Amino acid sequence: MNTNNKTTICSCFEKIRNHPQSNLIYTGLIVLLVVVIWGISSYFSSSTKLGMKMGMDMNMPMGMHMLSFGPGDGFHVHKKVDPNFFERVSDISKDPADIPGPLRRNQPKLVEIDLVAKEVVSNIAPVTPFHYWTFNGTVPGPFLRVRVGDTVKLSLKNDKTSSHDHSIDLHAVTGPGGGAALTEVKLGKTKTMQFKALKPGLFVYHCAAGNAPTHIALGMYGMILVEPEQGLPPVDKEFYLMQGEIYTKGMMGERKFQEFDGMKMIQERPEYIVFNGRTGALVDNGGIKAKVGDTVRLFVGNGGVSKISSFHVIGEIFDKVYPEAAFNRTLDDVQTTVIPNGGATMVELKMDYPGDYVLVDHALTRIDRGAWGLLSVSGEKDKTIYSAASK
Ligand SMILES: [Cu+2]
Repeated sequence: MNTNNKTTICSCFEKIRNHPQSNLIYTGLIVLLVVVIWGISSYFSSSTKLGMKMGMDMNMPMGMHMLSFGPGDGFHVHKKVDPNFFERVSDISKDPADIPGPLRRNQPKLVEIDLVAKEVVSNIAPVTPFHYWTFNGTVPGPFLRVRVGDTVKLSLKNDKTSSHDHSIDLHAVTGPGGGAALTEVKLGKTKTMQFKALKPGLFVYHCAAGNAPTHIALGMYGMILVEPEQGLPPVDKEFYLMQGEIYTKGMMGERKFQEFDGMKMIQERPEYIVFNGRTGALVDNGGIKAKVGDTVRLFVGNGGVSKISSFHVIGEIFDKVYPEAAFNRTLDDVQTTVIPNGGATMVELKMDYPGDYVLVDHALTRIDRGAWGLLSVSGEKDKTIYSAASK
Protein backbone atom coordinates (compact mmCIF):
# COMPACT_ATOMS: atom_id res chain seq x y z
CA MET A 1 0.00 0.00 0.00
CA ASN A 2 1.53 3.34 -0.96
CA THR A 3 1.72 6.44 1.26
CA ASN A 4 -1.09 8.23 -0.62
CA ASN A 5 -3.50 5.35 -0.04
CA LYS A 6 -2.60 5.20 3.68
CA THR A 7 -3.25 8.92 3.99
CA THR A 8 -6.64 8.58 2.24
CA ILE A 9 -7.78 5.69 4.56
CA CYS A 10 -6.55 7.55 7.70
CA SER A 11 -8.38 10.74 6.73
CA CYS A 12 -11.48 8.70 5.99
CA PHE A 13 -11.48 7.18 9.54
CA GLU A 14 -10.76 10.66 10.93
CA LYS A 15 -13.88 11.97 9.20
CA ILE A 16 -16.00 9.13 10.57
CA ARG A 17 -14.62 9.66 14.11
CA ASN A 18 -15.56 13.30 13.99
CA HIS A 19 -18.97 12.67 12.45
CA PRO A 20 -21.95 13.25 14.88
CA GLN A 21 -23.45 9.81 13.84
CA SER A 22 -20.11 7.96 14.11
CA ASN A 23 -21.56 5.07 16.23
CA LEU A 24 -24.24 4.42 13.64
CA ILE A 25 -21.68 4.40 10.81
CA TYR A 26 -19.40 1.95 12.68
CA THR A 27 -22.39 -0.38 13.33
CA GLY A 28 -23.30 -0.28 9.64
CA LEU A 29 -19.73 -1.11 8.61
CA ILE A 30 -19.57 -4.06 11.02
CA VAL A 31 -22.90 -5.44 9.74
CA LEU A 32 -21.64 -5.07 6.15
CA LEU A 33 -18.41 -6.90 7.04
CA VAL A 34 -20.30 -9.79 8.69
CA VAL A 35 -22.62 -10.17 5.67
CA VAL A 36 -19.65 -10.22 3.27
CA ILE A 37 -17.76 -12.84 5.34
CA TRP A 38 -20.91 -14.97 5.67
CA GLY A 39 -21.57 -14.81 1.94
CA ILE A 40 -18.00 -15.67 0.96
CA SER A 41 -17.70 -18.57 3.41
CA SER A 42 -21.10 -19.95 2.32
CA TYR A 43 -20.02 -19.77 -1.30
CA PHE A 44 -16.83 -21.70 -0.73
CA SER A 45 -18.43 -24.23 1.64
CA SER A 46 -20.40 -25.86 -1.17
CA SER A 47 -19.86 -27.04 -4.70
CA THR A 48 -22.06 -24.49 -6.43
CA LYS A 49 -21.67 -25.67 -9.98
CA LEU A 50 -22.55 -29.30 -9.22
CA GLY A 51 -25.64 -28.14 -7.32
CA MET A 52 -26.83 -25.91 -10.14
CA LYS A 53 -26.22 -28.68 -12.68
CA MET A 54 -28.46 -30.95 -10.64
CA GLY A 55 -31.10 -28.24 -10.42
CA MET A 56 -30.54 -27.92 -6.67
CA ASP A 57 -29.87 -24.31 -5.69
CA MET A 58 -30.35 -25.24 -2.07
CA ASN A 59 -32.89 -23.12 -0.18
CA MET A 60 -31.24 -23.64 3.17
CA PRO A 61 -33.23 -22.85 6.27
CA MET A 62 -31.98 -19.62 7.85
CA GLY A 63 -28.80 -20.16 9.83
CA MET A 64 -27.89 -23.49 8.23
CA HIS A 65 -25.63 -22.13 5.49
CA MET A 66 -22.44 -22.54 7.46
CA LEU A 67 -23.30 -26.20 8.20
CA SER A 68 -23.73 -27.32 4.62
CA PHE A 69 -21.21 -29.26 2.63
CA GLY A 70 -23.99 -30.16 0.16
CA PRO A 71 -24.25 -29.29 -3.51
CA GLY A 72 -25.83 -25.86 -3.09
CA ASP A 73 -24.80 -22.24 -3.42
CA GLY A 74 -25.70 -21.42 0.17
CA PHE A 75 -27.52 -18.18 -0.63
CA HIS A 76 -31.08 -19.45 -0.99
CA VAL A 77 -32.90 -19.26 2.29
CA HIS A 78 -36.22 -20.80 3.32
CA LYS A 79 -38.24 -17.61 3.52
CA LYS A 80 -40.39 -16.82 6.50
CA VAL A 81 -43.93 -16.15 5.32
CA ASP A 82 -47.27 -15.00 6.67
CA PRO A 83 -49.42 -18.17 6.98
CA ASN A 84 -52.62 -16.11 6.64
CA PHE A 85 -51.71 -15.51 2.99
CA PHE A 86 -52.17 -19.17 2.00
CA GLU A 87 -55.32 -21.16 1.33
CA ARG A 88 -56.61 -22.97 4.42
CA VAL A 89 -57.27 -26.65 3.70
CA SER A 90 -59.53 -28.52 6.13
CA ASP A 91 -57.73 -31.88 5.66
CA ILE A 92 -54.24 -32.16 4.20
CA SER A 93 -54.25 -35.98 4.08
CA LYS A 94 -54.60 -37.86 0.82
CA ASP A 95 -57.46 -40.34 0.91
CA PRO A 96 -55.66 -43.74 0.83
CA ALA A 97 -58.43 -45.18 -1.38
CA ASP A 98 -58.13 -42.36 -3.94
CA ILE A 99 -55.99 -44.12 -6.54
CA PRO A 100 -56.52 -44.95 -10.20
CA GLY A 101 -57.46 -48.57 -10.91
CA PRO A 102 -55.40 -51.15 -12.85
CA LEU A 103 -54.62 -50.01 -16.41
CA ARG A 104 -55.32 -53.31 -18.23
CA ARG A 105 -53.48 -52.15 -21.34
CA ASN A 106 -51.45 -54.32 -23.71
CA GLN A 107 -49.66 -51.44 -25.42
CA PRO A 108 -47.67 -48.45 -24.21
CA LYS A 109 -49.06 -45.00 -24.94
CA LEU A 110 -48.48 -41.30 -24.37
CA VAL A 111 -49.75 -40.33 -20.92
CA GLU A 112 -50.25 -36.68 -20.00
CA ILE A 113 -50.11 -35.68 -16.34
CA ASP A 114 -50.75 -32.23 -14.86
CA LEU A 115 -49.58 -31.41 -11.35
CA VAL A 116 -49.75 -28.21 -9.33
CA ALA A 117 -47.22 -27.22 -6.67
CA LYS A 118 -49.38 -25.54 -4.06
CA GLU A 119 -48.58 -24.20 -0.63
CA VAL A 120 -51.42 -24.35 1.87
CA VAL A 121 -52.09 -24.17 5.59
CA SER A 122 -53.63 -27.17 7.32
CA ASN A 123 -53.46 -29.07 10.60
CA ILE A 124 -50.71 -31.53 11.53
CA ALA A 125 -52.74 -32.44 14.59
CA PRO A 126 -55.95 -30.98 16.02
CA VAL A 127 -55.35 -27.25 16.59
CA THR A 128 -51.79 -27.36 15.22
CA PRO A 129 -51.71 -25.56 11.86
CA PHE A 130 -48.65 -25.75 9.63
CA HIS A 131 -47.57 -24.26 6.30
CA TYR A 132 -47.45 -27.32 4.03
CA TRP A 133 -45.94 -27.41 0.55
CA THR A 134 -47.76 -29.96 -1.60
CA PHE A 135 -48.44 -31.48 -4.96
CA ASN A 136 -52.13 -30.81 -5.74
CA GLY A 137 -53.00 -29.73 -2.18
CA THR A 138 -52.60 -33.05 -0.35
CA VAL A 139 -49.87 -35.08 1.39
CA PRO A 140 -48.86 -37.29 -0.23
CA GLY A 141 -49.56 -35.93 -3.70
CA PRO A 142 -51.64 -37.84 -6.24
CA PHE A 143 -50.96 -41.52 -6.94
CA LEU A 144 -49.78 -41.67 -10.57
CA ARG A 145 -50.20 -44.88 -12.56
CA VAL A 146 -48.58 -45.65 -15.91
CA ARG A 147 -47.38 -48.76 -17.76
CA VAL A 148 -43.79 -49.71 -18.56
CA GLY A 149 -42.90 -48.37 -22.01
CA ASP A 150 -45.29 -45.41 -21.72
CA THR A 151 -44.05 -41.98 -22.65
CA VAL A 152 -45.10 -39.58 -19.93
CA LYS A 153 -45.55 -35.88 -20.61
CA LEU A 154 -45.68 -34.23 -17.22
CA SER A 155 -46.51 -30.57 -16.63
CA LEU A 156 -45.81 -28.93 -13.30
CA LYS A 157 -47.52 -25.63 -12.58
CA ASN A 158 -46.30 -23.60 -9.64
CA ASP A 159 -49.30 -21.85 -8.13
CA LYS A 160 -49.03 -18.06 -8.20
CA THR A 161 -49.41 -17.90 -4.42
CA SER A 162 -46.30 -20.04 -3.75
CA SER A 163 -43.46 -18.61 -1.69
CA HIS A 164 -40.75 -20.62 -3.49
CA ASP A 165 -39.83 -22.22 -6.80
CA HIS A 166 -40.70 -25.94 -6.99
CA SER A 167 -39.88 -28.94 -9.18
CA ILE A 168 -40.38 -32.70 -9.41
CA ASP A 169 -37.85 -35.53 -9.32
CA LEU A 170 -39.53 -38.86 -10.06
CA HIS A 171 -37.51 -41.96 -9.22
CA ALA A 172 -39.19 -43.63 -12.22
CA VAL A 173 -37.29 -41.30 -14.56
CA THR A 174 -34.02 -42.20 -16.25
CA GLY A 175 -32.06 -38.96 -16.70
CA PRO A 176 -29.96 -36.61 -14.50
CA GLY A 177 -31.96 -35.11 -11.65
CA GLY A 178 -34.98 -37.30 -12.45
CA GLY A 179 -36.75 -34.33 -14.00
CA ALA A 180 -35.85 -31.73 -11.36
CA ALA A 181 -33.88 -29.37 -13.59
CA LEU A 182 -36.42 -29.68 -16.42
CA THR A 183 -39.36 -28.82 -14.19
CA GLU A 184 -38.01 -26.25 -11.74
CA VAL A 185 -40.61 -23.55 -12.11
CA LYS A 186 -41.24 -20.04 -10.83
CA LEU A 187 -44.47 -18.79 -9.27
CA GLY A 188 -47.42 -18.72 -11.65
CA LYS A 189 -45.52 -20.56 -14.41
CA THR A 190 -45.71 -24.07 -15.86
CA LYS A 191 -42.91 -26.34 -17.08
CA THR A 192 -43.31 -29.58 -19.02
CA MET A 193 -40.99 -32.56 -19.29
CA GLN A 194 -41.22 -35.87 -21.09
CA PHE A 195 -39.76 -39.23 -20.08
CA LYS A 196 -40.07 -42.86 -21.00
CA ALA A 197 -40.96 -45.25 -18.18
CA LEU A 198 -38.20 -47.79 -18.81
CA LYS A 199 -38.56 -49.85 -15.63
CA PRO A 200 -41.58 -51.23 -13.81
CA GLY A 201 -41.89 -50.57 -10.08
CA LEU A 202 -43.42 -48.38 -7.41
CA PHE A 203 -41.42 -45.16 -7.25
CA VAL A 204 -41.34 -42.12 -4.99
CA TYR A 205 -41.50 -38.65 -6.48
CA HIS A 206 -40.63 -35.46 -4.63
CA CYS A 207 -39.78 -31.82 -5.10
CA ALA A 208 -36.06 -31.19 -5.56
CA ALA A 209 -36.04 -27.41 -5.91
CA GLY A 210 -33.95 -25.35 -3.54
CA ASN A 211 -32.98 -27.35 -0.48
CA ALA A 212 -34.69 -30.64 -1.42
CA PRO A 213 -35.08 -32.05 2.12
CA THR A 214 -36.86 -28.87 3.20
CA HIS A 215 -39.37 -29.21 0.36
CA ILE A 216 -39.89 -32.91 1.15
CA ALA A 217 -40.24 -32.34 4.90
CA LEU A 218 -42.91 -29.73 4.17
CA GLY A 219 -44.96 -32.31 2.26
CA MET A 220 -43.82 -32.41 -1.38
CA TYR A 221 -43.77 -36.16 -2.09
CA GLY A 222 -45.93 -38.88 -3.59
CA MET A 223 -45.67 -42.07 -5.66
CA ILE A 224 -45.88 -43.23 -9.26
CA LEU A 225 -46.63 -46.86 -10.09
CA VAL A 226 -45.13 -48.14 -13.33
CA GLU A 227 -47.08 -51.32 -14.02
CA PRO A 228 -45.21 -54.22 -15.61
CA GLU A 229 -46.32 -55.27 -19.13
CA GLN A 230 -48.69 -57.90 -17.82
CA GLY A 231 -50.03 -55.64 -15.03
CA LEU A 232 -50.13 -56.60 -11.35
CA PRO A 233 -52.00 -59.67 -10.10
CA PRO A 234 -55.65 -58.78 -9.41
CA VAL A 235 -56.62 -58.05 -5.80
CA ASP A 236 -59.82 -56.90 -4.10
CA LYS A 237 -58.62 -53.60 -2.63
CA GLU A 238 -55.67 -51.26 -3.13
CA PHE A 239 -54.59 -48.45 -0.80
CA TYR A 240 -51.92 -45.74 -0.90
CA LEU A 241 -49.95 -44.74 2.21
CA MET A 242 -46.82 -42.72 2.78
CA GLN A 243 -44.84 -42.15 5.92
CA GLY A 244 -43.29 -38.72 6.42
CA GLU A 245 -41.67 -36.52 9.05
CA ILE A 246 -42.57 -33.01 10.17
CA TYR A 247 -40.06 -30.72 11.87
CA THR A 248 -41.62 -27.93 13.90
CA LYS A 249 -40.19 -25.25 16.17
CA GLY A 250 -42.59 -26.17 18.95
CA MET A 251 -42.81 -29.50 20.75
CA MET A 252 -45.14 -32.19 19.45
CA GLY A 253 -48.72 -31.35 20.44
CA GLU A 254 -48.34 -27.57 20.79
CA ARG A 255 -51.73 -26.10 20.00
CA LYS A 256 -50.81 -23.16 17.80
CA PHE A 257 -49.35 -22.45 14.36
CA GLN A 258 -46.00 -24.20 13.96
CA GLU A 259 -43.04 -22.89 12.02
CA PHE A 260 -40.73 -25.26 10.17
CA ASP A 261 -37.46 -26.03 12.03
CA GLY A 262 -34.55 -26.58 9.63
CA MET A 263 -32.09 -27.23 12.44
CA LYS A 264 -34.19 -30.13 13.81
CA MET A 265 -34.36 -31.46 10.25
CA ILE A 266 -30.59 -31.53 9.80
CA GLN A 267 -30.30 -33.14 13.23
CA GLU A 268 -32.92 -35.73 12.17
CA ARG A 269 -35.22 -34.96 15.12
CA PRO A 270 -38.79 -34.79 13.78
CA GLU A 271 -41.56 -33.76 16.15
CA TYR A 272 -44.16 -35.69 14.12
CA ILE A 273 -43.90 -38.93 12.13
CA VAL A 274 -47.13 -39.54 10.28
CA PHE A 275 -48.91 -41.51 7.60
CA ASN A 276 -50.54 -39.41 4.86
CA GLY A 277 -49.56 -35.98 6.07
CA ARG A 278 -51.02 -35.60 9.54
CA THR A 279 -51.77 -37.40 12.79
CA GLY A 280 -54.91 -39.49 12.61
CA ALA A 281 -55.14 -39.51 8.81
CA LEU A 282 -55.58 -43.29 8.73
CA VAL A 283 -57.49 -43.48 12.02
CA ASP A 284 -60.31 -40.97 11.63
CA ASN A 285 -63.46 -42.47 10.12
CA GLY A 286 -62.26 -45.95 11.10
CA GLY A 287 -59.23 -46.04 8.79
CA ILE A 288 -59.06 -48.08 5.60
CA LYS A 289 -61.77 -50.70 5.13
CA ALA A 290 -61.86 -54.30 3.89
CA LYS A 291 -63.92 -57.47 4.36
CA VAL A 292 -63.00 -60.98 5.49
CA GLY A 293 -61.84 -62.83 2.37
CA ASP A 294 -60.47 -59.70 0.64
CA THR A 295 -56.91 -59.63 -0.59
CA VAL A 296 -55.62 -56.16 0.17
CA ARG A 297 -52.66 -54.55 -1.56
CA LEU A 298 -50.90 -51.68 0.17
CA PHE A 299 -48.65 -49.33 -1.76
CA VAL A 300 -46.48 -47.95 1.04
CA GLY A 301 -43.85 -45.28 0.53
CA ASN A 302 -41.49 -43.34 2.75
CA GLY A 303 -41.03 -39.64 2.05
CA GLY A 304 -38.59 -39.45 4.98
CA VAL A 305 -36.52 -37.41 5.08
CA SER A 306 -34.42 -39.24 7.67
CA LYS A 307 -36.18 -42.23 9.28
CA ILE A 308 -36.26 -45.70 7.74
CA SER A 309 -39.66 -47.31 8.29
CA SER A 310 -40.14 -50.82 9.68
CA PHE A 311 -43.63 -51.33 8.32
CA HIS A 312 -45.82 -53.81 10.17
CA VAL A 313 -49.52 -54.62 10.58
CA ILE A 314 -50.29 -55.70 14.13
CA GLY A 315 -52.14 -59.04 14.11
CA GLU A 316 -51.45 -59.89 10.48
CA ILE A 317 -48.73 -61.45 8.37
CA PHE A 318 -47.98 -60.17 4.87
CA ASP A 319 -48.77 -63.02 2.48
CA LYS A 320 -46.57 -61.38 -0.09
CA VAL A 321 -43.99 -58.59 0.03
CA TYR A 322 -42.35 -57.02 -2.98
CA PRO A 323 -39.18 -55.89 -1.14
CA GLU A 324 -38.28 -52.28 -1.88
CA ALA A 325 -41.12 -52.41 -4.43
CA ALA A 326 -39.10 -54.45 -6.94
CA PHE A 327 -41.54 -56.48 -9.02
CA ASN A 328 -39.21 -59.28 -10.10
CA ARG A 329 -39.15 -61.06 -6.72
CA THR A 330 -41.45 -61.57 -3.77
CA LEU A 331 -41.18 -62.87 -0.24
CA ASP A 332 -43.92 -64.94 1.39
CA ASP A 333 -45.18 -64.70 4.98
CA VAL A 334 -43.32 -61.64 6.23
CA GLN A 335 -43.94 -59.95 9.61
CA THR A 336 -42.21 -56.56 9.10
CA THR A 337 -40.69 -55.01 6.01
CA VAL A 338 -38.24 -52.16 5.62
CA ILE A 339 -39.04 -49.03 3.64
CA PRO A 340 -36.01 -46.84 3.01
CA ASN A 341 -36.20 -43.07 2.76
CA GLY A 342 -37.23 -42.18 -0.77
CA GLY A 343 -38.28 -45.78 -1.29
CA ALA A 344 -41.37 -47.96 -1.21
CA THR A 345 -42.73 -51.41 -0.64
CA MET A 346 -45.77 -53.25 -1.88
CA VAL A 347 -47.46 -55.78 0.38
CA GLU A 348 -50.47 -58.06 -0.06
CA LEU A 349 -52.47 -59.66 2.71
CA LYS A 350 -55.61 -61.77 2.68
CA MET A 351 -57.92 -60.79 5.50
CA ASP A 352 -58.91 -63.95 7.41
CA TYR A 353 -60.48 -62.54 10.54
CA PRO A 354 -62.49 -59.35 11.27
CA GLY A 355 -61.46 -56.48 13.51
CA ASP A 356 -59.17 -53.48 13.65
CA TYR A 357 -55.59 -54.09 12.54
CA VAL A 358 -53.09 -51.38 13.45
CA LEU A 359 -50.61 -50.24 10.81
CA VAL A 360 -47.33 -49.08 12.34
CA ASP A 361 -43.71 -48.28 11.89
CA HIS A 362 -42.38 -50.90 14.34
CA ALA A 363 -39.96 -48.34 15.75
CA LEU A 364 -42.95 -48.19 18.06
CA THR A 365 -42.29 -44.96 19.93
CA ARG A 366 -43.14 -43.29 16.63
CA ILE A 367 -46.78 -44.22 17.27
CA ASP A 368 -46.81 -41.41 19.82
CA ARG A 369 -45.58 -39.03 17.14
CA GLY A 370 -48.47 -40.04 14.89
CA ALA A 371 -47.16 -43.02 12.90
CA TRP A 372 -50.13 -45.36 13.01
CA GLY A 373 -53.29 -46.15 11.15
CA LEU A 374 -56.14 -48.67 11.06
CA LEU A 375 -57.16 -51.38 8.65
CA SER A 376 -60.72 -52.14 9.68
CA VAL A 377 -62.04 -55.52 8.54
CA SER A 378 -65.70 -56.54 8.68
CA GLY A 379 -67.14 -60.06 8.42
CA GLU A 380 -67.71 -63.35 10.21
CA LYS A 381 -65.40 -64.56 12.95
CA ASP A 382 -63.76 -67.92 12.42
CA LYS A 383 -63.07 -69.12 15.97
CA THR A 384 -60.66 -71.79 14.75
CA ILE A 385 -58.36 -68.94 13.69
CA TYR A 386 -58.60 -66.73 16.76
CA SER A 387 -60.58 -66.90 20.01
CA ALA A 388 -60.34 -66.78 23.76
CA ALA A 389 -59.90 -70.23 25.25
CA SER A 390 -60.15 -71.91 28.63
CA LYS A 391 -57.14 -73.62 30.12
CU1 LIG B 1 -40.78 -27.59 -3.73
